[in-house]
Amino acid sequence: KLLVVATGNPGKLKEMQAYLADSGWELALKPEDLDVEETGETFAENACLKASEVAKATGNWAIADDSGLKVDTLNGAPGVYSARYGNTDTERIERLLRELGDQENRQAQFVCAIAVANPQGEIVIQSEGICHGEILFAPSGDGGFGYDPVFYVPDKQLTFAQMTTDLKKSISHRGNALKALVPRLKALDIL
Ligand code: ITT
Repeated sequence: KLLVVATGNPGKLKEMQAYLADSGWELALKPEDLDVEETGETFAENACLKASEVAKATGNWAIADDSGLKVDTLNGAPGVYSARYGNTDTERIERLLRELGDQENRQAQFVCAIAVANPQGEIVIQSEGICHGEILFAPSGDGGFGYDPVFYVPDKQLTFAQMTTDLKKSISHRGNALKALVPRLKALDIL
């Protein structure tokens, strides 16, 4: 039971590996040169595209994550373009803070869509998770990846970047998507 994790993002990979460790599947990395163009308009569409293409190209089961940050006063931007908002995490955060300016309403949510495809490229499981928070005026904390230093969770009074990996895992969009998905992955009878 080999499952290829279809991501090129090391931060995501680390988190996905932690969630999937006791799923009963042996995890494999996607070939580095295998890149799937994200032409979808939704997180779910892009997750399905990535899982399906990587499954077909490798001849194995594959799991993909498409995720991003939706900011209320930016009408949901950067959304599915979160990765394309800049070339580095620093650039992406700078652009986000620039576009928000001194806007008082900083409500945002992280969204994560996960899809699992069989070796034929057919999608057999889909799941989605969200996490509500607020965008800070300046980064704080150095854990995690991506927009974590500016994503503040009022309930915990911490940014994602200030949380332990276990705390982020228990409340994040990715955690919520995988919480629902892992039991279904365990239950898949492929033999
Ligand atoms: P793959 O498609 O190869 O998986 P990617 O980084 O291109 O990697 P996405 O297209 O799904 O992935 O883009 C996700 C973007 O949203 C990326 O810029 C991340 O930094 C950001 N993001 C997603 N989850 C995040 C999290 O838990 N913390 C911080 N930023 C996150």
